[in-house]
Amino acid sequence: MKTFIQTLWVMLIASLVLFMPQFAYAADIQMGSEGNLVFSPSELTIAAGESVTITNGDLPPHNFVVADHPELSHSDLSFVGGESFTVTFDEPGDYEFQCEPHAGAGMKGVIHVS
Ligand SMILES: [Cu+2]
Repeated sequence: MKTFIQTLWVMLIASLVLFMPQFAYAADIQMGSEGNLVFSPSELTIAAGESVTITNGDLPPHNFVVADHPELSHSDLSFVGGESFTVTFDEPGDYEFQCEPHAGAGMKGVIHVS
């Protein structure tokens, strides 16, 4: 009986992994890392279908605006440190992004989706 229950658990976990690809985790980006007006990292590569979690750090407000992709952007300004949101990139390509208040200071980056 114990083995049967263990087998059920294994099947449950396996099915969660198989049928929830939209939660595929790829990477974290910090906004305003260590007191600088930067995204950290500012360049990264993920696979199509993977997600990036962007977390607010120092020197807010920040936002995350992807060039030519309003559906991937989070243009509402984040004022509170630790606030985060997750963006899933389903299509391959190079996605340039910036923080609108700080783009002039170089707060920009690019995500390569392979
Ligand atoms: Cu900013």
